[in-house]
Amino acid sequence: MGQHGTGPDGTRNLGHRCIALVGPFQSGKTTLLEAILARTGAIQRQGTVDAGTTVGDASKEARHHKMSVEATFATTNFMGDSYTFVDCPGSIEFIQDMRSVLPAVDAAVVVCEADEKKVPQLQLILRELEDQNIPHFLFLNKIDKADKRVRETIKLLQPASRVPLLLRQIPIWNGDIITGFVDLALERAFVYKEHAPSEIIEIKGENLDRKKEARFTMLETLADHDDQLMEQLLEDIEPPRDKVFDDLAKELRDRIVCPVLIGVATRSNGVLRLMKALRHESPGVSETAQRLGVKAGNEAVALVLKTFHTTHGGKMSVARLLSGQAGDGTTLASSAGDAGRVSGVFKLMGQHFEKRGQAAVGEMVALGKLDSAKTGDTLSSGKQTAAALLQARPYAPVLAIAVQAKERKDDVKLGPAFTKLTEEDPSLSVVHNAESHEVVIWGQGEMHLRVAAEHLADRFMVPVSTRPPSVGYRETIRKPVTQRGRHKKQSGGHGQFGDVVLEIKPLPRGSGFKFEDRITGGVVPRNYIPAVEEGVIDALKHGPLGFPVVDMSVALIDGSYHTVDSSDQAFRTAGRIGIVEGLPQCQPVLLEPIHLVEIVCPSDATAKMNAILSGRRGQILGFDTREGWDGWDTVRAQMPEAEIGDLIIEVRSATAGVGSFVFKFDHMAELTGRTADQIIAARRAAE
Ligand SMILES: Nc1nc2c(ncn2[C@@H]2O[C@H](COP(=O)(O)OP(=O)(O)O)[C@@H](O)[C@H]2O)c(=O)[nH]1
Ligand SMILES: [Mg+2]
Repeated sequence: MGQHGTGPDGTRNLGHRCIALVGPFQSGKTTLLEAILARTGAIQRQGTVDAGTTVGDASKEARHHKMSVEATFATTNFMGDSYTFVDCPGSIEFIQDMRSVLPAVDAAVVVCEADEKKVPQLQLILRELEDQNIPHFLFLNKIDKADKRVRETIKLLQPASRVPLLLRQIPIWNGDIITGFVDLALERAFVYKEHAPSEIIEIKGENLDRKKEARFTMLETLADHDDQLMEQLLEDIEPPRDKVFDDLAKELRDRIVCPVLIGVATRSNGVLRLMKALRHESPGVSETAQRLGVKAGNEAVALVLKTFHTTHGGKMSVARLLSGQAGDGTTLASSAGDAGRVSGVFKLMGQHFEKRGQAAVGEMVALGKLDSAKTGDTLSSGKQTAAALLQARPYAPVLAIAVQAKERKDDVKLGPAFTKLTEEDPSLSVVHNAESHEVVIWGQGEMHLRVAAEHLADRFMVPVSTRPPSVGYRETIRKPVTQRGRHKKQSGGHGQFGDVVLEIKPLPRGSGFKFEDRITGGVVPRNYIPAVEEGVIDALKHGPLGFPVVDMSVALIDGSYHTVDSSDQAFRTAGRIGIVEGLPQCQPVLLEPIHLVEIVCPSDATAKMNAILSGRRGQILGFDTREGWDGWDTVRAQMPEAEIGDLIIEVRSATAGVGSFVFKFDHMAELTGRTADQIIAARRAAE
């Protein structure tokens, strides 16, 4: 069987296929996967999301939260070919999994429903597919609940897509209920059967007229990129069925249309037609390899799209073979040059990894124990390492939590656990804050971080406690003072003596700290001056309000010493005393970090964003349409770090989950009044 041969029944034989199931939260992706697996015989009975019996969402966290929190994989066979489906979570917080999976698949099925509120989410997902050049179908699900004509639904959804949505099936209505569909390319009508293949019926009466009209619309859209078809339409010539199917396949693969199929995942209606469309029209691995710039050959080239650290089987790298083959013992090197030997090849079925033989080109499998492989890596068995394929840069993080091992004895396990956590999910990052001694995990939202903490406990055996990270407050002074710092101790024989006079002065915002030596006549000997500076710097770590002191200068202007009792140590102490006694007289004031925040949101939420920003002490700088995003705005503001802490929670809830922001530090600003008093009091209480 060649990669590009023609099968016995005349269909294109493209070998093993990989398909991503994507789409807004709750649109029915996990249910559709279940229906596909049941319909193709991979499982006996179709489970349900509500009963928690599906192959997807099988992880403890997914069951617990009743939503998909990471990609799940399942391989099945259909008409002699294998298909691996990837059920990608729909929530924006877990979108990284989808973004890492997409490069490796041949096509995506976007599961959606006729819900206006979900259009921005749909747009977000379609944008990823468009940007990564992935051919995609739309599966309009839940049409058992449809309350409007499908054409109106298409109109509703069209703004989310940059390419025309091409309706290929229309429902057959019986009163208010949809009982079947007409396939516009096949020109056949079917009645739905629950959990059984639909049955062909004759198209007649009103359905015949609706079919003609809808088919003409479909052909017109196809003809926009096919002059011959356009001519046929203008001359009223009926195009041959094969030509229509060829055009459908070509325009899908050229990504100039997005074909729309309809169905009911819970009853597995429309699922067989979807499978057939995938079989006939989706590209195969050779086209996908070409899209990624991988040359066909005998050398194995595999793209890692997901990493699992399993409790029993160790590390598993889910990979798609874009060329060659890989089996137990195959040595694979990453583009960074780290090589590893495959120890076990596994078939993917939800949470189960089943040992199997060598993987062939096109297959998606888990490869065991590739210690240095990371999500997004391209692995190769060749002498030359493959160039890294395009790697979707993770979204900028929007929320952070500080974590701590619940038990001290687990402290040593935290580091390795973080490594595994961020290897599994590159949209998480871990930052050690040296100043506050906190370990902070940054991520994409509340649920994302909650699940990360759960993974630390369940997968990596480090139960953690979490709390909001501390804000980077500082303090400064508003008044100069000249202060003496004198350290004198007489204890038996050898005493200690250091004496300095410090001129303490405020500096403009952003200047940091400056130390100046203005000693004349050697009243403080040269060799002690660095010690004075050390003592001063040490004292500035903790000012009178409890925070590091910045934007000030200290000049050493006078002092005295003792030939026997003076030492570095004594002058360090003297310097510290000068600061500790001097600063409270300088009108200390709190400084808080202010960031530049840029929120993106659907335009109908812009007014709400303005209100949220003002309510959080934000200074709105302006707003604009979001470049390249129809129907979206960008709002820019300056905002205190303390208020950005949980900003994302409010932004998401005001935008049906799709709003987001990026931020970067701008400046420090004085903070006085009640808010400042509360912060200072809280700091004192914590000490
Ligand atoms: N009425 C109806 N409900 C559906 C259909 N498909 C899925 N659902 C329900 O929609 C909810 C979300 O489905 P799920 O598969 O978890 O969506 P996902 O978040 O996209 O994976 C569940 O309660 C399903 O039972 C459908 O075709 N018709
Ligand atoms: Mg799901």
